[in-house]
Amino acid sequence: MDILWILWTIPAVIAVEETLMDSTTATAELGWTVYPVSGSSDNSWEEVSGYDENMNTIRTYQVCNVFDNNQNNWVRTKYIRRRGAQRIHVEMKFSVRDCSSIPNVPGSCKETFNLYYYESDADTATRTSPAWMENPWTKVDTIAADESFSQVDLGGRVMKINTEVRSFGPVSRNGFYLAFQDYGGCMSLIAVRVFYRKCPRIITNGALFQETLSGAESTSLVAARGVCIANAEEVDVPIKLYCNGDGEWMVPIGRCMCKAGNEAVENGTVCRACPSGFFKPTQGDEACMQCPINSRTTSEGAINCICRNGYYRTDSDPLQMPCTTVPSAPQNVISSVNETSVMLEWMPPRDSGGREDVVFNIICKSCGGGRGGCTRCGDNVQFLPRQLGLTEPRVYISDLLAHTQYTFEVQAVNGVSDQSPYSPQYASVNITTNQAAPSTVSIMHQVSRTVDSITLSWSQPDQPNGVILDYELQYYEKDQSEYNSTTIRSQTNTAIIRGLKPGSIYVFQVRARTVAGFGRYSGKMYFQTMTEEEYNTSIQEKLPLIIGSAAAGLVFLIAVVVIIIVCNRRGFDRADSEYTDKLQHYTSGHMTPGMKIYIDPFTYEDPNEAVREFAKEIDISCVKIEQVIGAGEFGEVCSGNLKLPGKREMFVAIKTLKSGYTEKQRRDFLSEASIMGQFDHPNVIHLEGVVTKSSPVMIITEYMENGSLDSFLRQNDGQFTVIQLVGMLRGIASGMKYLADMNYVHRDLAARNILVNSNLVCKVSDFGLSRFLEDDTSDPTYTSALGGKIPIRWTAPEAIQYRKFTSASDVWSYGIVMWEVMSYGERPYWDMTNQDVINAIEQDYRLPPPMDCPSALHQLMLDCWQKDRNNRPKFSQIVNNLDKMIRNPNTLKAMTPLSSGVHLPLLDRSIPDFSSFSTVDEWLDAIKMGQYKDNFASADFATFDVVSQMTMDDILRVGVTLAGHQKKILNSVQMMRAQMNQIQSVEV
Ligand code: ACK
Repeated sequence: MDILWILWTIPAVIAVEETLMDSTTATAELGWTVYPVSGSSDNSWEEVSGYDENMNTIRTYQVCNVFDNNQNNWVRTKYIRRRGAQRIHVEMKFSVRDCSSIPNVPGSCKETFNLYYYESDADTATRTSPAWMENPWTKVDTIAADESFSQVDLGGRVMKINTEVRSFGPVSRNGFYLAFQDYGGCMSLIAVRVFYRKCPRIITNGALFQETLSGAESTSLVAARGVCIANAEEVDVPIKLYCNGDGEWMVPIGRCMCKAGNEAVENGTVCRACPSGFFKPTQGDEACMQCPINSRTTSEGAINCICRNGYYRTDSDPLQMPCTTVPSAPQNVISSVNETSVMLEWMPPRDSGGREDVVFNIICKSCGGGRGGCTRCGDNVQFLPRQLGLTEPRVYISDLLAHTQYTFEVQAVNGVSDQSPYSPQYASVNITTNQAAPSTVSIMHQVSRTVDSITLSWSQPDQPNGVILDYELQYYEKDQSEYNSTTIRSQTNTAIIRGLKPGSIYVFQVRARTVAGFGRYSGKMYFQTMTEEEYNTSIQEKLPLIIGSAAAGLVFLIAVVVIIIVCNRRGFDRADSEYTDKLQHYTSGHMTPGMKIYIDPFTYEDPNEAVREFAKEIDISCVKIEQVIGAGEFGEVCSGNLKLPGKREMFVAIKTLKSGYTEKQRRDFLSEASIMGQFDHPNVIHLEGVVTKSSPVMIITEYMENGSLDSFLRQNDGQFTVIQLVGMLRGIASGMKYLADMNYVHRDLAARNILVNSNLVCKVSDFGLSRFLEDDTSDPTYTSALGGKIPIRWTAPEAIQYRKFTSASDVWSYGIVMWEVMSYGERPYWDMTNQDVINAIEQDYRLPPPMDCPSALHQLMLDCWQKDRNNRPKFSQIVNNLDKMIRNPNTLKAMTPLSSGVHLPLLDRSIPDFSSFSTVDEWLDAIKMGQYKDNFASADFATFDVVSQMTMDDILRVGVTLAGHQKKILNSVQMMRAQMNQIQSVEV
């Protein structure tokens, strides 16, 4: 592994010299040992007093035997203690007489001397020992003078003092002696200082290094570990310095730095806490910084400064930045209204709060309604460029209601607004929109035609801008001038135009009218009346059918109606007289004017046209099928993903049309999309689009995680609260109200056709018509009847008997769905045959309340099952009724007593009669609680006598933990007890 050694600088510090001996400090004789000792004073070194260059008295050794040959004069210091040093330095001050300046001097004259040392653990030297020779002595060096002296002046000799330093090591004994050997020179040893070197205690790079002795060799490096000073932390480890032979620190490695909240002072030797009002956010060499504006510290050593009250910082604001506050309100909002749009412009706030990220939000409140209150505008109001986060001080608001008062609040917000406990400051402006005519009608289509009439229907304008009072239709023959046009008025978005010429093309335009006047005419649309031949052919085609299927009298008449319905469904030509009650509704005039209506795709000459009009074509490359989740009537149902350009990927359900289909099957399959595509309601399954341009043909809808309601409830038996169940029912009723308002009759409302998403939202689905057709024999739920197949158990009697399918018959089916929901997916009328069901209903028997069903809900079911369809509630009333129950849950507390059934033959079936079973196990199976057989047996609840006495505690004790199951068993036990009592009283 690579280690990055970081070298830092170290301040120049003077090496410490520890003196072991200094001849100049001697106050008395040095008393060193001299060899040889005998003879005249000329013979060897002689201790002489003298003066140094500062005229201090010093003790020196001199020798000057230049005229005698073979000189070998030694002087040895006293014993010098080593004191831990490994390398010894000797500084010598001396003067040497220049040989050439001495007259008649022999050639043996020397200008050098030798330095020796001898190690010893104790001061054991004598006059003779160690012997005066190299080995035992160790020679350090021969010392020569840099300058010798030669002149003599009046005052005496001019001394030239040389200073030489030599060192030796390693030394290891307790001490040593030094010796100076003269071999024929004239010199004076003025001062000798013996010392060793140390690297001093030092603080450098944020770390403290203790005093360290230098190594034994001049080149050796002694490593020393540093310790971070107080309030500093290591940055790079290890923290080291090396002490060299000269007592100098070198090669610094690693370092410490002052912690956050502390700064380096006193040349980096101290880390001091930042004083109050200053902060330092990170570890490092930087100095503490002064708190930015609007912030303060609470103590010394701060790593940041906290904002003063009312001032804030965002997560991304640097700590050095001043704390900021919310902006003041925008200024001078001006508005310019244009019909149902308004342009708002304003000046930026006077105080931006110290920030540059001020943006604007628009709050739109509509204050119409005359009751003084204002409500938030709906989603349909458009804001350009957008409603929130406007960077420019203007916005264009459109699609407002005509002639309505609005208040717009222009809020100024910045990056810290959401930290303030107060709502943003705003400036508001009130405006009133102008009256505006409705926008144009964009879609018109032919519902039917005869030789002299055309029935047209059209969509409501996208922006009605008020209540549509009526529509005006203008038309003229294509070949005639526009000036000859005729106009007619219609209160609904349908009109029958009569008195036309056969086989002629007419030009039609329609416009809507509100109190603000007429909107613009739609584009011109062309429709043609039937020719006489076309009309005759259509009548001839129908005659054999009518005659062939008719029996006589009334039966004949009924059959005509039925055949006409079937013909309609199968795409025969359409003349006015062929229209069912659906068409009569269009023109009956009891719709709200301007209300959108459902258009039966089979009223299109070409049903593919309906698909194009109501369903968006999706490119197959946007669809990713993941897995098959079920089987539909026309092919597999899959789940998958849909990624439309510019939209988020979404999970979808995909119905496919299996290969090998006929053109008719394709049309029937896609008719569901043409129907679904006309709806837009949170409780009606939403169509995303269709794939028709590639194979397989697909219908793509939103994905409903919990699948069909009936199986979902069966899987979660007893798991929901009554309020949750009522919530589901309310959703279904709301979806059905929407469909009924659109004049759509579902004909197959049943729990199996409701889908449930992950939020328990129920949506009405299954708008396919094909299962009613005779040629589909696969599903026994749909029983063949004259003129199509019918789901008997869900269908109102008048629809079974004479095909009177209306929203009121959907209400009957809704009552059955209520019963399915409250019984967690039980089959309506259990295992009764269809004929028994028809008979029972005819004799006024109705389904009893499911177990734990509040009486209010059962009463609502009974209302839906009124024989006279006019007495049944409308879906709007059902929604209101359920809303009331949700608001007042107390109304859901009352339960119908089990024994109070008016219609006992049906009631008895809701909880099976125990007496028809021979064992408790069989009875448990019958109440669908078979999973607890073992629990009952091992707790000795094995006979009806014991079971009939069970209490809730007993049920808990046998191990039934789910609340729904506990209730089911308790109710069945109570029923058993009631039935036992009945039997007893009969016996009595
Ligand atoms: O009860 P399920 O799981 O829910 O089984 C049926 C199956 O496909 C055949 O109709 C399921 N299904 C149909 N439409 C959807 C959808 N939009 N989301 C989720 N599942 C669906 C239905």
